[in-house]
Amino acid sequence: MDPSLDNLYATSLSPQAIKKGLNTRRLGQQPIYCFPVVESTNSEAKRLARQGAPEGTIVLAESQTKGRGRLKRLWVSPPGKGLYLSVILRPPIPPQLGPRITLTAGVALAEALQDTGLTPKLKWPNDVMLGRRKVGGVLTEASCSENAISFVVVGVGINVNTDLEDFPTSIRNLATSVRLSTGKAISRVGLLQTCLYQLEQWYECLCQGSFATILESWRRHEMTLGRWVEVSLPESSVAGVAEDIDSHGALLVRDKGGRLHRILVGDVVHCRVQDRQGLPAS
Ligand code: BT5
Repeated sequence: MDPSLDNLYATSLSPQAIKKGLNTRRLGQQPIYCFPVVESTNSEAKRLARQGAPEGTIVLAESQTKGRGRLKRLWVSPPGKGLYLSVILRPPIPPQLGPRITLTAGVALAEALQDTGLTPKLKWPNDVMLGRRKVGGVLTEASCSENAISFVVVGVGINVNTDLEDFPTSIRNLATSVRLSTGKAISRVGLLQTCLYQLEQWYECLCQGSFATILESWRRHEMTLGRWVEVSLPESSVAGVAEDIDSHGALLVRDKGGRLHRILVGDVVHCRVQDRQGLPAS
């Protein structure tokens, strides 16, 4: 790869560069905070949201020292190579429909990455995959009162121009980047603009109550349904066929005994595609 392109695409993210040509009405039209390094953009965004930052405010960092995944896991954030951002939203939906937001963000990311010529797949609930490797993830954190969401921070991590050596050995076999998959470095600003545009389109769909349309698109991109899965839950685990997603975004898993489990939070390991009887194919 031409080293001058490397420099071009490694240049730092700035609010001016991002706003120039950004084709959104709300997301990114509010303040954009770009930090060289933070512990976690989600933590910064939550702090700003508590202070009243408007919907559409964005927090970005070139690197994170404690980038978070779900369940206190770490999101590896090598400097200057990926997108690590958090978007403040104030959705007019009841708290129990909050899980819909993660699926909505997943659809937006899949559509944005598709524009780079890739075929990303969504693994329930929050993984964006290229083949069997993870290229991105979503971490949604909400602050709710009894019957309303005060704010939601949608955190997005995407490995854009990341090289294999940038990942610690512990995830080298699990992770990939756009560059590793296409062989080409791409502009992080361009991809960010597309992500914000897609996120806004799908978020509007969510706010209008059209979750069925979002689910339809999620199904087009998904790689979980119809598979034998093992799901780790906070205190136990479930194994069975991932049958469907319900209208809240929960995963429905039917175990060997025929019992249907409704799972809102969990980690999925895909095992095998099913044979027609719904038993694991050998
Ligand atoms: C996620 O969690 O996938 C959500 C990731 C969200 C990260 C963004 S970055 C901006 C914002 N600010 C934050 O602090 N977080 C958000 P989870 O499903 O729990 O996946 C975490 C697991 O993915 C880890 O345990 C690793 O196995 C793997 N992993 C960590 N870093 C990775 C990376 N850069 N690429 C691929 N896989 C990674």
